[in-house]
Amino acid sequence: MVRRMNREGKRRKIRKGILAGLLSGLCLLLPASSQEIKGAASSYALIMKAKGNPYNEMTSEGFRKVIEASGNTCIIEYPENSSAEEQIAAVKRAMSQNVASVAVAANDEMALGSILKEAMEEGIHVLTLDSDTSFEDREVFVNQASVQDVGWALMEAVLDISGGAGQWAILSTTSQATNQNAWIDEMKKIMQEPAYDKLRLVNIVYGMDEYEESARKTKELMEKYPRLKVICAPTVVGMSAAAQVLSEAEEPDRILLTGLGMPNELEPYVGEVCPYFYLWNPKALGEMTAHVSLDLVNGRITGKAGETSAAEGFGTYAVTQGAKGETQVVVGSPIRFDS
Ligand code: RAM
Repeated sequence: MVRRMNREGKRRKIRKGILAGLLSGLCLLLPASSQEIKGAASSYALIMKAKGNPYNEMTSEGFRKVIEASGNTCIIEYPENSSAEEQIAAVKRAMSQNVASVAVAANDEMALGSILKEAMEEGIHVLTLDSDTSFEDREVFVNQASVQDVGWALMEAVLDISGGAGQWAILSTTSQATNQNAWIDEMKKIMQEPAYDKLRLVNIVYGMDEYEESARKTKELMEKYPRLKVICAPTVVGMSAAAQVLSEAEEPDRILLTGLGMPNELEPYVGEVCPYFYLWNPKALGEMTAHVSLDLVNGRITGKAGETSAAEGFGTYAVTQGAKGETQVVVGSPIRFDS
């Protein structure tokens, strides 16, 4: 069965190769902006982490805008929950719909590996956004902001908001989320520096990127650590749940909050339980993911460090190498939101 699929995959790859060759010949005759519009329309898939997350919806909006403007169609999937299983099923559906590329915000660094490799063997271009997989399981990662910048921004905020000393905790999403773990590892690394000597990270809890569970975990932290000073939530769902719970507490300013949140959701809490927080532009993340998908499919990049291409609204972007050797396109930097 597997062998038959692989053989069919290779045939598809050859057919796609011939078609791509003919199209690239044609592309040479056309100005860059009309290349995608005049070519045969293809489908571009985007698989987000889970439904019910406004961040995911904004990212998808950006993706859809660029893909549709290029004359192509897109398939956007939101799994019911932040699990790898549902994302694997979504990749399989995309493969059966003959998509040109699949972009995944990975819920698990390793678990998606074999299905993504299978998709690439079939000639489908594979990339990640927001949260990466293992490097060999995709061609490139579209990263909202460098891991170092995010880790640094969050750690500085914890130091500042705590007054330089005391207990703090992290409210994350799932224990397998690559982006969350990369930011947490970076914060732990920064914390080794003498300036952070008086801070104590007492716990890391996981709210599953679900509102109710994140609220429950926040309450647990409040009860378990009466001397807790700061909660840092690098998740938009965790941030809004924690902000609500902390603002309803008997002493609302006992524990302060920072992290990565949506400005529209956190507006009522800024300057109160949440002195300030960070994010980037989720829509730009989706737009750039669409540009990178189109560039991979049209052969303008292959995902190797050093390559460059032009994306409308972004100028020239570059594929670079991250700290762990991952190839990535970094979209921007964390933006600080305060009152
Ligand atoms: C969450 C998701 C996403 C993360 C943002 C900041 O809702 O986990 O992956 O990048 O927040």
